[in-house]
Amino acid sequence: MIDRLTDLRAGPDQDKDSEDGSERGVATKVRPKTKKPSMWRVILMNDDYTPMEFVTSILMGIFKKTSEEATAIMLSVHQKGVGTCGVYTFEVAETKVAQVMDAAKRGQHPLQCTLEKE
Ligand code: TYC
Repeated sequence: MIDRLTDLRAGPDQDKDSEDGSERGVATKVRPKTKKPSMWRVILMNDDYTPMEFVTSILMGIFKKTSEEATAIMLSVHQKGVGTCGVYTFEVAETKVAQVMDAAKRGQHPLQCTLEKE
């Protein structure tokens, strides 16, 4: 779909070609219609067994949080049961969830992580 930008022409017939084929008037720009991608929240769940240090290392390594941010998110999840690691486009969010689940599996921790549409 093509969408014409605000028409900047001064008046009627300004963009019409002359009989001799020459062109007059102000060119109007066209832009392809784009859509904002829907965003997805990556959620971390609390459990009784995953070590706190493992969770903070996940938040730093996969979600690029600082040590302070990672500790705050981890403690919030620990206290409230769930928490947000970040909000991303679908492919990025899906990849991060897979990375968390893979790391948890490798470390033999029951840590759970899911996606939620914003
Ligand atoms: N509750 C865990 C403990 O006490 C720590 C923990 C925090 C686990 C956050 C998972 O998403 C989590 N060791």
